[in-house]
Amino acid sequence: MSTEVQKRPAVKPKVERPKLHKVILLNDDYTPREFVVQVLKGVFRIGGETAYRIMHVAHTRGACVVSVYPKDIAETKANEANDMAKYAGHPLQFTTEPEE
Ligand code: TYC
Repeated sequence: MSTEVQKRPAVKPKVERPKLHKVILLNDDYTPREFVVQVLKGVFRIGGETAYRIMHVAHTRGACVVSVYPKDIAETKANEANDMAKYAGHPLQFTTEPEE
């Protein structure tokens, strides 16, 4: 009796990891700083000090990466944050883009 050994293919097919997407906070001249911090804490589950720092970077430099997520989660969170701003009557905006 012979045992057949199934050979593995020499080259494993490469499976690309899906790209993560950045959520970016954009500065504007009107949204109150406290509101920005509140949205960061509520939607992105970021602690108070970090939320304040992210808000401040966006305020001084024009934009700041909030976090990275799989595409659908990044888009859902950005939409949720944009909806909160719209509902409150603030021009605050979050965008998403794929990581390099
Ligand atoms: N620039 C706003 C102000 O002076 C505050 C602010 C900070 C708004 C960060 C948006 O992403 C932002 N009231």
